Amino acid sequence: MEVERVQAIASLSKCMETIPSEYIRSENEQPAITTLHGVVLEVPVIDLSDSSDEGNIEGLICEAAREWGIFQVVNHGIPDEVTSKLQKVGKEFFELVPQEEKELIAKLPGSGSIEGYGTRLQKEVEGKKGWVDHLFHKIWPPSVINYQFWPKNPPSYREANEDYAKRLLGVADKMFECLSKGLGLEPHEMKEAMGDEKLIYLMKINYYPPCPRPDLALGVVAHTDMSAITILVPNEVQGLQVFKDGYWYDVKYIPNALIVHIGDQIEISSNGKYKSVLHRTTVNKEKTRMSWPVFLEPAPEQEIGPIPKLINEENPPKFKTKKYKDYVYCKLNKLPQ
Ligand SMILES: O=C(O)CCC(=O)C(=O)O
Repeated sequence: MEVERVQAIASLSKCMETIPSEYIRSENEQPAITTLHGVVLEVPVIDLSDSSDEGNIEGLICEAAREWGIFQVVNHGIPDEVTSKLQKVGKEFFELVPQEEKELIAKLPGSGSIEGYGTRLQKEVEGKKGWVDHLFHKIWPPSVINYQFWPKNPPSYREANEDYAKRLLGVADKMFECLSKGLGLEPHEMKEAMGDEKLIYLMKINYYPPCPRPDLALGVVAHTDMSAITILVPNEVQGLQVFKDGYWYDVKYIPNALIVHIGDQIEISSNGKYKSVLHRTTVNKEKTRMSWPVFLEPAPEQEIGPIPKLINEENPPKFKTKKYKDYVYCKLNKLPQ
């Protein structure tokens, strides 16, 4: 079955004023109508370099996770060259590699695997589509990596992704430790609840080509992440929006910052103390937006539920305990959890 790539539709639509109807969102989703304009949301920006003030960093991270479910971190210890290389090789894969070669690592329909190059992920209401192509592949731990889904071109793709993965581990551990301590737990307990070293780091590249009608289309539709935490590198084109207090706001682009999303599994394990964030993406008329989220996901068999120490008579469990794979099945099929 041939899948129509958004990149191909975008290059055909370049000189047009319209887009195919399946990309036109309903009025309650259209960004032109539903965005609070003129306000760029300053989600908390946390400087991780201040080692003299660990307690304060921890406090800021936990407050952001409680109030917003999203924050940006700067001076996170991943050198700019490492993220620039990650971005360069990803951009080259989408823009310089011939389409036939990209299709060689396409997701196989019906395979049940999320990995590979692809276009449409979720079953959307009314058959609507997002203005975005993507590539998914696991980057950590080494035992779960399927290199057949990693581009062979550009040749430095593998090295750039492996370097980034190794650097990301430290940032992820720091996030888990802070979130754990913020609940009065031992530093290791939150990561342990997620399966510890069995956590899977799933890389996604989103490729949002220019769109003639950015007022009508969306890139990624509104959702919360199923993961524990998502750590995202964006390019410089604005596009991420967050839903807060009844409105959609643009999230400010900060060079070299990492954007941290609290996902559903942290909300569940914290028994609702931390919030997973509702977000979506818009697209741009002239420019290509790209982003590199890494979803930190429990292994499929990992059971996740409110951490027992957080539960007592005054705080009964607000969520069921279930295997991650069952949670994913219900969410993707829009079934009650
Ligand atoms: O591109 C972004 O900034 C967000 C992407 C996203 O939410 C997703 O891929 O699930």
